[in-house]
Amino acid sequence: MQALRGPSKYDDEPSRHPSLKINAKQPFNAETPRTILVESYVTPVDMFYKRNHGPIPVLDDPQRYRVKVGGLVPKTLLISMDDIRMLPKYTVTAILQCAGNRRTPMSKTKPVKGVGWDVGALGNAVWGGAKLSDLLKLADIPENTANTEAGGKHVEFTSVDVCKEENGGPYKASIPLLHATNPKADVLLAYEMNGEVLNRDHGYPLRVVVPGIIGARSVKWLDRIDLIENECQGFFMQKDYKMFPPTVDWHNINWLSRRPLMDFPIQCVICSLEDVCSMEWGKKVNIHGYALSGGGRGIERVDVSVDGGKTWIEASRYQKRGVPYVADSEECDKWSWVFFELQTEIYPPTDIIAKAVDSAANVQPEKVDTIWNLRGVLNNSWHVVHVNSTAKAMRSSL
Ligand SMILES: Nc1nc2c(c(=O)[nH]1)N[C@H]1C(S)=C(S)[C@@H](COP(=O)(O)O)O[C@H]1N2
Ligand SMILES: [Mo]
Repeated sequence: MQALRGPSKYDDEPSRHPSLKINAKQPFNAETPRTILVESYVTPVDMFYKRNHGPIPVLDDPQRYRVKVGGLVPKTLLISMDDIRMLPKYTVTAILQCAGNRRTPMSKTKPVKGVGWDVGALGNAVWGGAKLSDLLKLADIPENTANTEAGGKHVEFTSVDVCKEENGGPYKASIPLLHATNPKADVLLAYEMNGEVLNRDHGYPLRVVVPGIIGARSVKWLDRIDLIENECQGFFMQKDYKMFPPTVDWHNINWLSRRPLMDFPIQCVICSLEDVCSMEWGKKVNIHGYALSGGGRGIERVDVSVDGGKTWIEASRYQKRGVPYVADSEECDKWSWVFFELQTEIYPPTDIIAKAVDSAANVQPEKVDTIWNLRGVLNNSWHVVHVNSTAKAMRSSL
């Protein structure tokens, strides 16, 4: 069978919601405005951020669509959508978050290379599909396998899209085999998003969803799954999506010195306010935002300060309104975000700050400059909102 290939031009792009904030047109990259993020626990598909590295493939003949499972597998497979649907179906509520979320604020310290993103390069969706661990069983790889007899240690996902970073080749990424074959890791081959057929922007007909790990590993428009010895050598694993210390810049970078990013770190963002705003003295405001951590770790606490960090108040947390949230309990969605909320009076000029703690006691760094990196990834510094006095407030304080 001939390898499937996506288009190399942008003349057959799907239509998109006009409220998305477009950061790049070709390839199409757009994020959810911050106030919309906290309107619903499950992000509507049309408002979900879209992150692409090439034109959107057209795979409009699901009857002919096949995924090849090969490489260092005991048994190779050619899988149709019907075969995928025959496997037990799971629905997993999980966040996808781009490692570049909050890149634009990081670039204010010092320029970084990459598409600019504010705080909306993430979303929470109910993904429906088969577990990768079940599919790999069909290839004679049992659950919780670290390596196959032939030496396979990583599972590589290859797409059909055309990316300039890959010199016109497809997007690809890999995860360790042990992660892929762990049924508890919930790695999905998803064909549904929020109960609907996955749409083209999000990977129709089939994508990978790796919960708790940066979005870059959740490959869309899947073409092949290969067992390989070393991690994927593609651009997005080796020359991108790695984190370097602030001392490394383009003149002294050694890409080989770092491993590809996987889990995303503890993160929280205030969504109900812009980063700079004006308020009247003593105004009561709702401080409402999201918190999340990687690797399935829950949110232990969200601290909010309305006096620039002198004192802190613990915000309330919830996933479903009215249901108390307990980090890492059976009742919570372990791969999803947690909303936090606090109503309090604000006395400008001041800074409102939010910072979260996850269930492994990981905390966010205070200053963005201490984690600045040349690609602008994983900005999880304290989220600060600067509040100025309104003209009215200024007058009354004279
Ligand atoms: N085939 C393919 N898969 C891909 C990408 C891509 O460009 N091509 N982008 C990745 C990145 S960097 C992210 S953050 C997520 C975004 O998924 P979404 O567009 O469904 O939100 O998809 C990942 N999977
Ligand atoms: Mo991403």
